[in-house]
Amino acid sequence: MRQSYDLMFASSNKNKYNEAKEILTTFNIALGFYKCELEEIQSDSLKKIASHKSQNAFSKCKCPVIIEDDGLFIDALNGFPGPYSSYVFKTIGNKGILRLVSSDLRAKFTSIISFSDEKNSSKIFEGTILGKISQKALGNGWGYDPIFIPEGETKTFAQLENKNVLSHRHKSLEKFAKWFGKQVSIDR
Ligand code: ITT
Repeated sequence: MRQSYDLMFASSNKNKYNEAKEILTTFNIALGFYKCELEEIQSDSLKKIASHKSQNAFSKCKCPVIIEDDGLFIDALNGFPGPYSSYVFKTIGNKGILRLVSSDLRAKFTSIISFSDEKNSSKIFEGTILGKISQKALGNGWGYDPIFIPEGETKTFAQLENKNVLSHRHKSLEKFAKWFGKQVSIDR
């Protein structure tokens, strides 16, 4: 690992890294990118998937690392796609999701951050934002951003300029940053 980083973010998704980096910079944590495909176990628990993913990431990069596993949970679909969000995005995409929902648009986005290093097999931090699915895709964001409207807003994540201060990712990373800051001061 390059000395200029406090830890790495392992993922195949550069968009997730870019946002995580911007968020952790506000907590004075320098995040490097370890681009790779991670093993994802089949489970209905994001936490179990995330825990396995960060242990797999540590076995590859052999340095302190976080991974993130996200899920979009739609109330009217009993929480679908949830842990299958990545697969569902690749197969039916936002158009497919919009066809599946009609009157009840309530949804939530959850981010699980899992940290692994030589001392911690995996340490989990969770962040959730409530919201709803938009009637149509709006804005040019990545992933589900054009169809997710956070609670209290009228615009989608893709249209909002302050996504990174209110997102599910900000909530999980804020918890991680507070914990990580204490570990660093104990180690010194
Ligand atoms: P890695 O597992 O390699 O990190 P991934 O893109 O497969 O990357 P996830 O399984 O965590 O990541 O994400 C599930 C899906 O949710 C995937 O399609 C993402 O593009 C999407 N997603 C995650 N966070 C998002 C966000 O903030 N805005 C929009 N879409 C998001």
